[in-house]
Amino acid sequence: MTAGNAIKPGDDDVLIVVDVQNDFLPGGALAVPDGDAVIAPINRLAKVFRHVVLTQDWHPKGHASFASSHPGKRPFETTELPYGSQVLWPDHCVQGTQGAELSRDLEIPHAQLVLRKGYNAGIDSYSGFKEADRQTATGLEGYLWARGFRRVFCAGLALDFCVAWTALDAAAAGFETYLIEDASRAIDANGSLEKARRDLEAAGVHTIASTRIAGA
Ligand code: VGL
Ligand code: ZN
Repeated sequence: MTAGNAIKPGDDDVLIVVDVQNDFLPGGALAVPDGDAVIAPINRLAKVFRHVVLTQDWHPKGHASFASSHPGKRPFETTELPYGSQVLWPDHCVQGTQGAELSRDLEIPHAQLVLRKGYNAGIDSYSGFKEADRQTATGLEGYLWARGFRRVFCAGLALDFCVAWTALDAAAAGFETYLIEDASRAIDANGSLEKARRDLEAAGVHTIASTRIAGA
């Protein structure tokens, strides 16, 4: 069913599916509550977008965002890194591991790009566009402009971290940006979901239900 003023994805629209990887799904190292609930709506959405990009969190062993790299620290505490405050996580999405693989339940054979991020040992990257130092670019912005896209639709895991940061950076880059809520789930650690909602609203990111997308 489609609510009023449906959005019909066209050639200048791209769906970015964020971090739907085993470690963020039930049983994974950093399982997002109800994370597997995103897969069905994402598969439906992907069928109506001609252009789909996937992101993949992709950390080297001993990454600076892992609590295990900071003696005495535990997951979900924070520490100060050269670029600022960093939430510390359980080891997750280590390059080449099964936990880092994209879910096999995704049905998006036509995805055009898999963008890996978080591969610099000392810098996290929630966003698909810019690392946590807020300076190092992944190249995604240039890619999307070069492809001629105008609107960016984001969904995936986790709503309050990688999906929100990706959407915020898409908006900052000048794309008309949508976050598809029912195709995303949050970690919600220490007020992160409420903060993300505030930031998204302030940035003019449109938060929508997948029922707004024609055919999804
Ligand atoms: C993510 C925490 C650490 C995410 C990635 O995909 O939202 N969250 N790394
Ligand atoms: Zn990560």
